[in-house]
Order: sequence, then structure tokens, then C-alpha cells
Amino acid sequence: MIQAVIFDLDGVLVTTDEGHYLAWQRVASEAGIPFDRTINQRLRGVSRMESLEILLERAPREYTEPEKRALADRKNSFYRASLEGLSPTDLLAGSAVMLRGLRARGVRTAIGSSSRNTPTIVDRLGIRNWFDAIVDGNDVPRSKPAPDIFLLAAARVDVPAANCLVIEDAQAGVDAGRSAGMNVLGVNPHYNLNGPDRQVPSLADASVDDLDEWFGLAPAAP
Ligand code: B16
Ligand code: MG
Repeated sequence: MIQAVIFDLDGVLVTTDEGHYLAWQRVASEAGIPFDRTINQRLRGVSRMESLEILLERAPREYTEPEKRALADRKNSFYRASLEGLSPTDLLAGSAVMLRGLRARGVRTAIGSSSRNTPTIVDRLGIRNWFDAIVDGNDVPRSKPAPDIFLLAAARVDVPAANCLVIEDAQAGVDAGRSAGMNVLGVNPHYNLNGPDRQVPSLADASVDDLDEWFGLAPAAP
């Protein structure tokens, strides 16, 4: 039975995945590195520096460590500028209804995100109180596809991994959920993810009753 649902942030609860893409695209274009939405799929869910290494696979020259740090910082400054206009209207369709419905049933809720910008995003959306735990890239040394973020979230909500459901838009996140020994619902309208128990185009395509039918929901022990 599922007693806790761990939500990915970028691309599941909020549209910030597009902000990541546009920021990397700007960095790539300034540096003359080929980059497109297909390559961007590999960046979803992985850390900033690991994303940069994927981007640099197509670079025409080698970059030193200080140059890499500067590129990552530049991407983050573009990305953070895109967060300035973020508001509760940027929550993705279906997320508020699902979170409310889960909490009404006594199912615990958490965020498990690779993003070190999670605190800023959560505060701009005004959703901090909707979660029993928020775990992000600041809390663990290894980001997705390692299971660490999700395992820490499960520990913080005090629910065994086998009783957790991860909701993810990225392959790295599906792999992280699987290697944490959790159930996984994929959410992606464009790409078929490899390995989730089920996949839907968006959270608006799955009700709390659907989650109950597919995975079995139960209140967490008090
Ligand atoms: P930052 P998620 C991930 O968030 C993004 O999908 C990924 O594109 C990004 O590189 C990563 O966070 C790190 O983000 O640069 O803000 O620390 O999907 O795990 O919520
Ligand atoms: Mg994501």
C-alpha cells in the first residue's frame, strides 16, 4: 500500500523545466555548442554540473574546471532570472487537486528534487505547507539517478521505501525511484519513460482514485 507520495518538482509540479532548457540553450548558443530539446531530455532531473558535462559532450574544445564553474553559474543566473515571475499560477494542472486529495486521505506528501533552487521555487509557489518533507539537491551529495534524494524523503516522512510512490517526469528520476525500491508513476506528454509502473501525460490525467486503483493508497501510521 502507498502511504507516502514523493513528487519531483521541475516538470511535475511546476513548469520550471522549460526555464532550465532555455537557460542551457542560451549558454550553449553563446559557447557555440549544439543543443536541442532531444539532448535536453538527458539533462532533466540530473544535477547542474552533471547537466553541464552532458552539454559539453558536443563542445568543439575542452573546458577547464574554472571555466565549467563559470558556465554553470551563468546558466544558474539565467535560470534564476526566469524564476522571478514565478507565482502560484505556474503550478501544473492537476497538482493542487492531487495534493489536497492525498492529504485528505492521510497519505504523506513530500518533494524530492535535484534542484538546489527548490527553496526559492517552493516559496514563490506558496506550497511549503502542502508537504511533510522537502528534500533537494542541497541535502544529499548524489543527485538522481542515485536513490539518495528519495530515500531521504522516505525517512523524513517515516514511511518504508516499498510504501512510497515517486512521481517523475525524467528518466533519471524514474531510475532513482526504481533503485530506491519505490513504486513509480511517470508523467511526460512527449517521451516514453523506461521503467515506470505507469505513465500519464500530466498530473491532470490521474486522479487520487486512479492512484488508489493502480497502486493502493492507505493512511500513514500516526
Ligand atoms: P539546479 P527536478 C532538476 O529538478 C531539473 O530537472 C534538472 O534539469 C536540473 O539540472 C536539476 O534539477 C538541478 O537544478 O540547477 O536548480 O540545482 O526535476 O529533480 O525537480
Ligand atoms: Mg523533473
